[in-house]
Amino acid sequence: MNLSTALLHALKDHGARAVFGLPGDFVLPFFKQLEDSAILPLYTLSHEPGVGFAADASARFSHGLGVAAVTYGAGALNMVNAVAASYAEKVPMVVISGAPGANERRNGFLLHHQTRSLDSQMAMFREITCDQVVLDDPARAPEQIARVLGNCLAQSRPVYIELPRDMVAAPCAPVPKLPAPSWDPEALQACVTELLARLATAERPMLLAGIEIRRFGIEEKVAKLARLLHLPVTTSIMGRGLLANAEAPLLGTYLGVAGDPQITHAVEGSDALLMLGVIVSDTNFGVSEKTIDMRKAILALDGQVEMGHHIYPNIPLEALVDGLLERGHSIACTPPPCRRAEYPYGLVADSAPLAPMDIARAVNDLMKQRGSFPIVSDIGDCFFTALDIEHTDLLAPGYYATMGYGVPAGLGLQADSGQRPIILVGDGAFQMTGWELGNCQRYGWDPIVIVFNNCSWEMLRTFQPESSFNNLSDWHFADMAKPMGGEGYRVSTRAELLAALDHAVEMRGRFQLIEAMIPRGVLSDTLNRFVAGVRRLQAGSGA
Ligand code: TPP
Repeated sequence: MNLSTALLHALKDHGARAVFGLPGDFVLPFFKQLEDSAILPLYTLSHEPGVGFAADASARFSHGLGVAAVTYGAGALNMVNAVAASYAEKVPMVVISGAPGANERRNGFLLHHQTRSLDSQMAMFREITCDQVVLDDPARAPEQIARVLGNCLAQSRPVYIELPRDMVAAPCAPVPKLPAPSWDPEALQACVTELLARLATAERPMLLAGIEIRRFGIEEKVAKLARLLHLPVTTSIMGRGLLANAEAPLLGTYLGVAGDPQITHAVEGSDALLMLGVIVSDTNFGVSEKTIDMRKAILALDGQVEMGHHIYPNIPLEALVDGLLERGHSIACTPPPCRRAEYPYGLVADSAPLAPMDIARAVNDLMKQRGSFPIVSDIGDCFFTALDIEHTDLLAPGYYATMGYGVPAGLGLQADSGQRPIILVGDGAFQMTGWELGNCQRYGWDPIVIVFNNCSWEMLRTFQPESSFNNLSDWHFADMAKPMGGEGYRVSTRAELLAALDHAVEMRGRFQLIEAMIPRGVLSDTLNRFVAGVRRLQAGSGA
């Protein structure tokens, strides 16, 4: 075994199923090892942001480990935004970067792709990864790789592995798998006792599910807990899509001012809001008209539990849920006066011009007839439209909110899981990374891509309507699909949208691109509510 194969076996043992990459000279020898060993399949894409987003999606979808392999400098630094997104949204992704070898470090020249010093790249990645290592000593490598991968999974954050190119084939022992971090059982029991007591004395307890429950693979357990405690459940915006396949008493998604008023009222009015794995971000909570009283909330996140003024450190989320399942009992609470969220169905096939809600309706109708598809969304009105699609798996950078995620993430999802996604993306975001679709033909991927083409950065226009720089040209994306190995349809009416979607679903083996022409200024209902709510909040705060 050499250092590369030891690393690849370790990645596989820790849950990786694929490597996404783009080579360069500093990483070519590692790519050769990757291809020759066939320990993990390698999928190359066209631009490093796409590589990062695809690896992120493969980890998000199936709570495995995402892996992105790139070259030093120009490659790795091109991926900073994608890795930052994974860091912010707690995605366990391994960045493997090639690097100069020991002799090159000593030769006195500035090396190509170098920025300030040869270690500048590592310093930059230190800010957006939870652990880092340079594998320059094959004797220590097994224990270092084990530590870094262990932290990646335990903290559910990206890590950085730098592999000097002269180390790639160095003999190396296999990588051990470290035991999961331990916790103090007495502290856990004290935490469970206090938490159950708080829920039992509350009048309106409620469970808010966040993305950590997917990252740590405990959706089934959380659903069981909700049933056991008789707690109504909502998800945060970022947690949208969670529990889609679990049997939980799910009311819908908490969207503050932009959402179903009954759900908003129930969450904001809860006197014991149990937040499991919820990132306390502005997208999750900033759109609240009535600030949630965090002193009454219980927050389990980042391996600790906060209740009022008590903090229990070192309580992993799964251990907490297991503890609650062991000792929990039905809590006689008054259920909040709300029904499950309802989604729009029944698109009429007429010649009316398209609106984003028509796309939600068409996808809902499709899923009713054909079963569910995972949805991958970019940032823009397509994301708000996705919130009107029935509860199914949804991947989207809902908090970090980077554009360019949708298409490459959809490819990562299909590569990793074999499932066919529906990708929702605005024309602005498609201009960034839509071209990655050209790689589908090499791998047989066939996502259905719906481009919301309003020839505009429309979300920005909603906040600053007077600016003409938000106007984009009409790129005619559908015409570009064929030379890229796919099929494209440009649709402007509801009847055309339905026909194109029906056709796209039937066609397997090549990507299907539906370019939905939407007039500027026509928004989804959720974005309309969001914008109106934000304006109200700003007016209220005098901003
Ligand atoms: N650059 C990145 C990488 N991410 C961002 N979120 C932004 C810039 C700022 N931004 C947020 S929404 C938006 C921009 C530029 C416009 C999105 O346009 P489009 O994809 O066409 O979707 P639409 O708003 O029209 O629905």
